[in-house]
Amino acid sequence: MSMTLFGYYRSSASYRIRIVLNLKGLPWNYEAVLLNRGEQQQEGFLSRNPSGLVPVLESGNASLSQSLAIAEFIDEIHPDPALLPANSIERARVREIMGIIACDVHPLQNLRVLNWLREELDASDAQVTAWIHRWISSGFVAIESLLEQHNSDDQFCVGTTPTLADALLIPQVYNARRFALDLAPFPRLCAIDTHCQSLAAFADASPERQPDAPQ
Ligand SMILES: N[C@@H](CCC(=O)N[C@@H](CS)C(=O)NCC(=O)O)C(=O)O
Repeated sequence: MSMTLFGYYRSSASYRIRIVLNLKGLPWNYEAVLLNRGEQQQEGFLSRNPSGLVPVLESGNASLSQSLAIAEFIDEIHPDPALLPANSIERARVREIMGIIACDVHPLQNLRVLNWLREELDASDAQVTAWIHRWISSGFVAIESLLEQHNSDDQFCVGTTPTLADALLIPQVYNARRFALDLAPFPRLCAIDTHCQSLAAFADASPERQPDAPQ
């Protein structure tokens, strides 16, 4: 079944799905939705996702939004290699990290939220940056502490193979660097980032390697 990902090179939620598709070794087509031009709010795209957010995955006749739902869908229909551990505690640990990133951090530094801070609350660039740092830091403090308690090898967030937790963490680290957050307090998280970036599935998914990235 052919799959098309509607995304944007710098969208970390789209980046998650690129990693998942690459880890599964699946072929996929890419359609850029240029968030910098507001294409996510145009009628053509809203008919695919009324939330006006990327990513959207088209798989056969189905059109799916929400990166976590998409990631688990891909993992279910292409079970090998599994991106959720078989062990229930480890599976919950993966979802724990996914929850911190997808629920507690990412929504607070999304484009529409930052635009609202600027346009409606008149926040300055420095205030917006402080806001972004505040929320990424508190999520990373929690993840670093979880890694310290449960992770022994600093290669992946949970266990000895890539999971959905890594597919969410690496794009969030990219975002943190993009907004110049000091990552020195998060050595374990950075070690996992370094290791994952050495793998083609992660490196090929990086924003600068996407066709809509500025050349
Ligand atoms: N919960 C959604 C979040 C999607 C999301 O926030 N996408 C961002 C890019 S990372 C977006 O499309 N932003 C456009 C906007 O804010 O207008 C998911 O996981 O798919």
